[in-house]
Amino acid sequence: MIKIFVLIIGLLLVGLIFWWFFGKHKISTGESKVLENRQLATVIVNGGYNPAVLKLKQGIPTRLVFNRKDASSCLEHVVFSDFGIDKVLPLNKDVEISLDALKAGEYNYACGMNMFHGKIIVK
Ligand SMILES: [Cu+2]
Repeated sequence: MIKIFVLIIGLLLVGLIFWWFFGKHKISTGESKVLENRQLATVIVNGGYNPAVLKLKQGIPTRLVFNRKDASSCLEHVVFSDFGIDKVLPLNKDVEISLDALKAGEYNYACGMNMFHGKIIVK
């Protein structure tokens, strides 16, 4: 009886590992809200960035708001190397990042240790 139990647990673990490495993890995407020639978007930081891919409009001033819900110090900084921005994100506080009118393209950002990644797509 114990053997069957152990076998089932083992199979479940193998299944979980397969799912983790080979399963299709959905990447969250989001868009900015455009109001009168400005746009606003919020990114929630919790075990990564949500939305992980953010779509913005080109050529209008942008306000990004980051709110960190994750206590891990790993996500304490958010770094936009393309713009030379490195911001500290206090827990549960809105941190605003203002960006000038962006050019079309893809911009990556990451945590301070470059472990978690997010992306902005400007069109
Ligand atoms: Cu990190």
